[in-house]
Amino acid sequence: MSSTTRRASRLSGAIAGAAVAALLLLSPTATAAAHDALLASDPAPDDVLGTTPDKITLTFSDAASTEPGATEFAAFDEECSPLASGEPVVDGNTVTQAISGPVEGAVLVQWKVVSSDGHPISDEYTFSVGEEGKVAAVEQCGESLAEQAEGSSEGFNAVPYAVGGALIFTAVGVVIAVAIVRGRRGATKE
Ligand SMILES: [Cu+2]
Repeated sequence: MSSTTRRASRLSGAIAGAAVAALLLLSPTATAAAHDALLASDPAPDDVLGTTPDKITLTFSDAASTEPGATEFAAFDEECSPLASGEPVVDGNTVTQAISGPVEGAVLVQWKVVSSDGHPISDEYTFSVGEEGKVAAVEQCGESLAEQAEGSSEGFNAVPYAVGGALIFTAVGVVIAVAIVRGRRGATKE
């Protein structure tokens, strides 16, 4: 086995190790299996509608919490203007948000509910009115919302994702660095 091959096998071992480390870091979210699931969205992701809908309805696999503040709902047009009108209404396993229109182009929908097991779940998607909108522009609204949520634990879970991502990158970086240092040491011995 040449030193290069050995180093390569060390590196692939390190990457596998980093993947395991990443999974371990993510294990708190592995309980997601117990969360309620989003069964349907109306409008659905990537729908292109002829007219602005007057509401957005999400259907979950179980009843969402009706505790004050448990449910958050936001909708933005391509200029990042908020479209949600009034508070989201939780009725059993459906959550409905009235929206103000008319709107042209992409609409970004962001939601958070507390699922029946007591854990918050959240996601986002886009649909369009008229013609397919500039989704990239709308995604920037999502970033600005995530920034707003940074100071708040009641945000759309953007912060845990960011922290988890940073931890994974750090873990992968450390493991690869260690592998490279070990590889160099091995090479100088030979
Ligand atoms: Cu859960």
